[in-house]
Amino acid sequence: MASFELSRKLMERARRVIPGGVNSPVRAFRSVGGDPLFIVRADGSRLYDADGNEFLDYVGSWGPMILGHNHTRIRRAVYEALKEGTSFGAPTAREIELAELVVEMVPSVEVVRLVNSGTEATMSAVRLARAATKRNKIVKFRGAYHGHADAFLVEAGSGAATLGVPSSPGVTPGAAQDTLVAEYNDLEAVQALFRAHPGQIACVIVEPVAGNMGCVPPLPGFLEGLRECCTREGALLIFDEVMTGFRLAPGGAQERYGVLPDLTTLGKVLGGGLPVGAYGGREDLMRLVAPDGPVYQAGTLSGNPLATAAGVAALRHLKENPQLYTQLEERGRLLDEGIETILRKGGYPLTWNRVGSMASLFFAPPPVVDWPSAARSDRDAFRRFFWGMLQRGIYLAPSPFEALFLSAAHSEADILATVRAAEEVLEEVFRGPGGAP
Ligand code: KE4
Repeated sequence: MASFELSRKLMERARRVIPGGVNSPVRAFRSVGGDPLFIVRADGSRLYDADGNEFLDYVGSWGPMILGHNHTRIRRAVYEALKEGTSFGAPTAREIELAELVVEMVPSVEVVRLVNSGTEATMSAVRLARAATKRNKIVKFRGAYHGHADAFLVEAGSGAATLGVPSSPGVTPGAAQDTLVAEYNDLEAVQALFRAHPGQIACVIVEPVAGNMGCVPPLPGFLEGLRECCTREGALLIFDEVMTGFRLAPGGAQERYGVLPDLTTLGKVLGGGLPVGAYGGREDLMRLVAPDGPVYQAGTLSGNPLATAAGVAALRHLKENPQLYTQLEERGRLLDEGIETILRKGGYPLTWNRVGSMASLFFAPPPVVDWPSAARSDRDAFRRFFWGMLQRGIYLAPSPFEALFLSAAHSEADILATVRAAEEVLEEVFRGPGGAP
C-alpha cells in the first residue's frame, strides 16, 4: 500500500490558506474521499508525488498534455522565451505565430483572440454572440461545462456536477435567466426552445464531444442538426473545443465531424500546459471585438510570451507529426479492446465511451448519451475503483464525471498495464472487499 503521508501533511497546510486546499475544486478528491496527491514533477506519461510514488497519468492536467508531460520541444521553447523576459503588455510576433497556427489548423476560424483560460474564451464568445445577434438568451446542455462564468453555472458539469452544485450560489437570477438548458444529444429539445423563444436566442454553445459529464459522443446527426437549426433561426453555433480542440484531430471535433460552427472556443492543448485560451471564428463576427469593434474584452497577460511559446511549440509539433493522431487512435482501440473484454467477461453494468484520445468508464449501464444517463453512475463503486487503480499506480480523474486522456507518451505497455489493473480492481469492487482507505 503506497504512503500518501507527505501529501496529507501538505493538504493540512494548504487548507489553512486556500479554499479546500486547492485552486480548482475538482482537484480536491471530494467525490472520491481522502486527500489529493501533491505532485512534484511529471514526465511523459508519468506523475511523481510528494511521497515519491510514481503514477501512470490519465488526467494529463485535464487535457493539455496530449504530447505527454515535460515534452522537450515545449520545455526548450519556454526556456528560450524566458531569456527575453516574461511579459511586456505589448504585442509580440509570437502571438501572431500562434494565431496563424490556429487559423491554419481550425477549419472555421478566420480571426482569433487569445485569452488566458477556457472560461475567458467562452464568456467572451457568448458576449460576442449576444452583440452580433442583438439577442440575450443562450442554450447550453445539462452536464456540459464551459468554465465558471455566471451564465454557464446553470446545471453545469465537471467540478460543479462532481460537487453537486451544478447551479452555483452567487449566480443571480438576472445572470441565469437568459440561460436555457437542453439535454445533450436531444435535438428536438433545442428546436422546442427556439419555438418557445422566437428571435431571442443568440447562440447554442455545445461541447461537440461532451467531456464534462464524462466522455459522451454526439449521436449521428446531432451536431449537423444544431448547425441547421442555428442557421435557420439566425442564432450562432459555438463549439466549445477547449477540451476537444487539437485533440480529436489537428482541427478538433469540427474537423473530425465535418460540422463548422460560427465561433469556436479553445484552451488546454493550445497552451501546451501554460495558460492560453482563445475564441475565434467568422471574420465578420470577430471584427466586432475591440478595438476593431465595440465588443469589449481584454486581458493583462493575454498572449503572454511564455505561454505563446509553449502553445506554438505544441501546435507546431502536432501539425508536423499528424501520425500522432493515428497512434492515439491505435492506443485508444487497444484500451477499448481491453476494457470491453473485461466488461463482457465480468458482466459488469458499466459503459465505456471513447472518442479519439478521450474516454470514460461510467459506473452506469449503457448507453450513456446525456446527463441523466451519466448521472445514474454509482458514485461509491467509482470511488472504490478510483482508489483501487491509484493503489496500483494508475492516476485517474478523481470524479465519475470527467474524461480520461491518452497522450502520445502512453505506450502500449502502459495501456496493457492499465487493462490488467482495471480487471483486478473491478473484480474487487464488484466481488470483493476492495476500496478506499
Ligand atoms: P478553464 O477556464 O478551466 O481553462 O476552461 C474551462 C472549460 C471550458 N470548456 C470546456 C469544454 C472545459 O472542459 C473547460 C475546463 N475543463 C475542466 C475539466 N473538465 C477543467 C478542470 C478544472 O476545472 O480544474
